[in-house]
Amino acid sequence: MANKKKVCVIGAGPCGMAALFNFAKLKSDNDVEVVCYEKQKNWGGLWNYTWRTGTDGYGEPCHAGMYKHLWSNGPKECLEFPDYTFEKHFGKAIPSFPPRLVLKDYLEGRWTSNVDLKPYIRFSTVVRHVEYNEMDKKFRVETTDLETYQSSKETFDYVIVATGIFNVPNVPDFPGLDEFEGRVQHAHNFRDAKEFKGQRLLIVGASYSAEDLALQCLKFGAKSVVCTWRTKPMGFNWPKGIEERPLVQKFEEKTAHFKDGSSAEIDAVILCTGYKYSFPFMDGKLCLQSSLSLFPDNLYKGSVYLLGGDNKLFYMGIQDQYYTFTMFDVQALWVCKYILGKIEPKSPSEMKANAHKWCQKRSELKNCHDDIDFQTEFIADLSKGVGYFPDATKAREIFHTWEHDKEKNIVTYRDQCFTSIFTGTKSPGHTAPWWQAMDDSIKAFVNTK
Ligand code: FAD
Ligand code: NA7
Repeated sequence: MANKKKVCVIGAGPCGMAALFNFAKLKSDNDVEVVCYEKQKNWGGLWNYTWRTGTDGYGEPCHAGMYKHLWSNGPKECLEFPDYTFEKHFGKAIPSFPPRLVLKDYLEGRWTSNVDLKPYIRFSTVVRHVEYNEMDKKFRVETTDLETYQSSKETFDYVIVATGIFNVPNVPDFPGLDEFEGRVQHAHNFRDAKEFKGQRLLIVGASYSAEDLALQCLKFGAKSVVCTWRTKPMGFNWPKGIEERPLVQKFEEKTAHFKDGSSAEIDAVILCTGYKYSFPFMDGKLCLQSSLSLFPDNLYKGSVYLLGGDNKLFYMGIQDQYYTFTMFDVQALWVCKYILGKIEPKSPSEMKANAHKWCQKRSELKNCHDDIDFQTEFIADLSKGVGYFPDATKAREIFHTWEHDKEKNIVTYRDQCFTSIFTGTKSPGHTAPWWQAMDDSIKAFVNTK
């Protein structure tokens, strides 16, 4: 019998769990042994809400920038698993934009439906270092058990990095911010919008976090919000209380001065300035270098790393995300089948040329609608090889409509109802519009009109 392949998965968030789920379905006990290291006590990645900021209970950097009142910012119909629908999980159709607890519950339902994935995972174990030995063509993975502080080394044939891309904040500085007389924090440390009740906020950034935190804070009682942009404003039809201004230039006591010469008195600053790709545990040339991108360089099929590890190192969930859970799932299926030898291997030059072609396409994207089409094509390309998604174009249409809904009214886009691609059921409306829905428990959300 051929030697068993040993696979290391780093991270038990939605991506790592997708890898474990697909391995559990596909492998036989004789062909592969899979070990997943997860530094938190539980699975779920950044869907694990915690009050903590800075360091976690083990003194390690806090992973998740999840906040208490987060509701999905994309329609659930675009992240629904073909084999495990929301209707199946909740026993009924539910609205299209669920709060975080509903999404986490749904994910956990899939991870426990007819599979037992916990035995694969070594919880509370952080990966400190991964290197590749050119002599025996294997990876050495060094870990620390955070309960006992025991370190160990293990050898693997394959490594899948699934540690997420939104956990190390990008924190720019601005003149006068040190002396600013109010609270300053990055979105990664934002937990509860109620803390800003009655305050005048300045939000730096013009992307998803800026958009959602501005709306949340106003919804929960902030007095006013100024969003300040560097390249271009978000340009939504904002409700009274939110406005946009060109980039803040300096702070003096409680005054923020903007590029257009205007100024505003503010009480607190939230930097919604994005995240940095960070894989400090990856040795030298194994470490993927990229900034946020729909298709980072040097990855065949967006997954196989081409600059080290002899095509046995994979990065998952490394793409900027319109699609999430289904993209991770098809990527996981592809990677599992590749490792199990069920996908025809390509030569290094073919893989390089293919990756280059995608990066070239990526460089031609002009707006969010192009981005959606591009990511749909990426998913369709992976699906083709493994027979996953029956019709990716249906999710694409939902995403285009969602973008138009946001343009029309940024406050009401979450009140729209979409139709499940897999069950054909149109989602019901929530009992209250999102702007007035203050209870984000599962019970309140599932109890529909
Ligand atoms: P993560 O969820 O980040 O999981 C990575 C895992 O790796 C974590 O469990 C972490 O503890 C572990 N890990 C990291 N380093 C190590 C190490 N060295 N050793 C061992 N373990 C390690 N997506 C949506 O679909 N809908 C939304 O509404 C939505 N909202 C979001 C809101 C915020 C604030 C952010 C930041 C992202 C949001 N996303 C949303 C996107 C999110 O990226 C995905 O939903 C998903 O969580 C990504 O899964 P992942 O497994 O790649 O990464
Ligand atoms: P993004 O999407 O990476 O956006 C970061 C924003 O921060 C973007 O508008 C940037 O402006 C802005 N930025 C970055 N650096 C600076 C500086 N130095 N000065 C001013 N503005 C800056 O991150 P998000 O957190 O919004 O979203 C990431 C994920 O988290 C997403 O999936 C969400 O669902 C949650 P730019 O446009 O580049 O000029």
